[in-house]
Amino acid sequence: MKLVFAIVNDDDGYKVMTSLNENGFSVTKLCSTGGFLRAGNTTLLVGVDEDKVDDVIAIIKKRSKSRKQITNSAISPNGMGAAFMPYPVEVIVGGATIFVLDVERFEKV
Ligand code: 2BA
Repeated sequence: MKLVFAIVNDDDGYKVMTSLNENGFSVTKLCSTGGFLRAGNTTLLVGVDEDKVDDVIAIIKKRSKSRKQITNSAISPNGMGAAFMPYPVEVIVGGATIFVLDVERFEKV
């Protein structure tokens, strides 16, 4: 068995979860926060047999969009690190960041 961790945009979380459920996969949704943007995102956990992992990833891929987001970074105008000014940085977020882990043991009791 495998555990798929998928980090998706909050706006896509519901669609991805619904589509996974409609295709027979059980899902747990966690509210998470990205360390770089410090903005909310959604982490989905899906436990599946190994031969279904690609199906799960295909559904996540189909339902997650990538987006441009602007964040503020900081720069030292004199290059000496003395005074920092925020400046906007554009980053592309997602569609989805996916990790697939081995599950040593799975039980429902
Ligand atoms: P955040 O950490 O908020 O990152 C949002 C986006 O900012 C990233 O999109 C990437 O485009 C950019 N970014 C992140 N760290 C950066 C850095 N040190 N320098 C420049 N740009 C940076 P994604 O790569 O699509 O990641 C979306 C979210 O997925 C991340 O939100 C984070 O919550 C998670 N994530 C991505 N890679 C991860 C990893 N290796 N381990 C754990 N979580 C990860």
